[in-house]
Amino acid sequence: MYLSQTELLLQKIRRSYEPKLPALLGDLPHLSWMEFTGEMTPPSEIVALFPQSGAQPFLKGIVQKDLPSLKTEPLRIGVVFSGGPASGGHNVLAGIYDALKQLDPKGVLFGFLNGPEGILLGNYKQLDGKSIDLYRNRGGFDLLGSGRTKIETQEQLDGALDLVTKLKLTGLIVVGGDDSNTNAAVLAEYFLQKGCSTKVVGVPKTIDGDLKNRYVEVSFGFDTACKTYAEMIGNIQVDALSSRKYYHFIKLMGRSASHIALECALVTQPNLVFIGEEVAALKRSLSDLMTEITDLICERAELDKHFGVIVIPEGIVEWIPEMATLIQELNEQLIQNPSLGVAEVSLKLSSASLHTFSLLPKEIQEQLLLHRDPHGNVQVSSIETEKLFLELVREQLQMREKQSARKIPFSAVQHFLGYEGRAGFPSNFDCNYCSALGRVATLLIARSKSGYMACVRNLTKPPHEWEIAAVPITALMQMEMRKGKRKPVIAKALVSSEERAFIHFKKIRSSHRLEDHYRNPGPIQFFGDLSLTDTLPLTIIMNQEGAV
Ligand code: FBP
Repeated sequence: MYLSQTELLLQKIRRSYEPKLPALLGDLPHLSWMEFTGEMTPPSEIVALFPQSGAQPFLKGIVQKDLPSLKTEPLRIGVVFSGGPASGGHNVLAGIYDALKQLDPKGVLFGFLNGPEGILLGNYKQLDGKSIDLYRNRGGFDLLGSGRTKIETQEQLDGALDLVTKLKLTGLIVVGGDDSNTNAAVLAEYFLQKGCSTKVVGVPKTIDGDLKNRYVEVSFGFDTACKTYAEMIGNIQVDALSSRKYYHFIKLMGRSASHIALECALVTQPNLVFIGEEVAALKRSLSDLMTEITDLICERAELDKHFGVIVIPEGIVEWIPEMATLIQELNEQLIQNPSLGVAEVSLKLSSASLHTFSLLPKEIQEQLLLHRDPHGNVQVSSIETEKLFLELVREQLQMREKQSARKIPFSAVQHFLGYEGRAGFPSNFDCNYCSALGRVATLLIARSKSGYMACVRNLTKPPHEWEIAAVPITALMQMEMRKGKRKPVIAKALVSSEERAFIHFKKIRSSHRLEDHYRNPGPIQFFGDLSLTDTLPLTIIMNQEGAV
């Protein structure tokens, strides 16, 4: 009883938090979009695929007091959450709702249920102030649910067109990552081609942090997820330092890019952290990585330290060159026949990939065959890389023990930090950022813009100084092979060897191997000094302002 009251009290207090907004958003009716030419232009192949929306200008939000106040019919907006949850999504909804009502109290907000599937099935609900208020500053996507269905066939596109027409939607807002925003651009173009007046706008979401560029400084959810993982890594490190008997192998979510691992590495300073992009650039094999971990354990054993913390980004399996080749060959086979088993795929692998495959434990082999998502991605979160690494290291240690006739104590614990980071109470940063993003998306629709992604920029400054902008989604696209075909997709932003955060990490990491410079940042803070409650991801600060 007492515990549940405590929980409700925190939720109540949290609900009453008023997100800090850019000053520009204080005057929505006078906010207009100024066109400018961005540095990023879509390749001609993309423009040809998006004849109506492919070559639009970039937009910057400005307040023009002399402009007559924006008059629109009451807005009718539909929102869909797409892909994995990320903290802050409910504030995007609240931001849309608040803006839409501010522009005209007769405006209506619909939420499609369980992701894009809700659009295809006509499964939606109208959201009122009461339901929105209950979810303000709360994590998860549970008010609407989410999903990974992709709207791509002619029938699906026509189904979406019928529904938005039937609902008389002024706009459809897609809250999603790279694949979902690609889908938003496809819908925007289709609606324009069909003469449908519904505008489609995207909002950048993904804990992975790989939807970013010159205009989108970070995707929402990244901050809360990293802070959640950093708290847990920090706790595990203090435990390791206290009990001094376990090696902790921690796999961190992040399907492809290692932004989460880099952020957590800088914040918590574990003994060893792999960055997938670096592994690929240096063409490091699985065996190289195992040797590095085994060396670390042996060197620490010399110092009488039989404990440590090793962080592995979940996407690493696709960055290790021989694993990447193996996965590609498996993908090619699974496109033809998704139900193939270990024995059948083995028959068709190249000899190099067969060798790699045969070195993997049976359960990892099976996990590599698990279903692909509708966008063709391997489900890396289902592959127990932390277990694979732990087992292979154990084998190497046993070999070294035999060779040296010396015992190396090794007890290890495996962890996967993933889903627990996607739905927690959003940090103040994610609350503020998402409330602004929702308003910006609404304003794009109110001013009849389609095929754009909402942007809020200048994020290292206090929220009232944040700028608002919009980038044509096609400007973020390139052609890539998906499910065996060349497709237009938003390019994933990877950890770059030139970014300041990574350069700084490379400078400091060697000193973390043997000395324990663990940092324990503690939980996300909601109360107290702004320097505690309103912090940004370290990587964003470093990359924009230089090393801290
Ligand atoms: P989004 O890019 O859709 O936001 O999802 C990212 C992610 O959380 C990855 O980090 C992870 O690999 C994947 O989703 C897990 O997917 P699922 O929720 O389908 O298990």
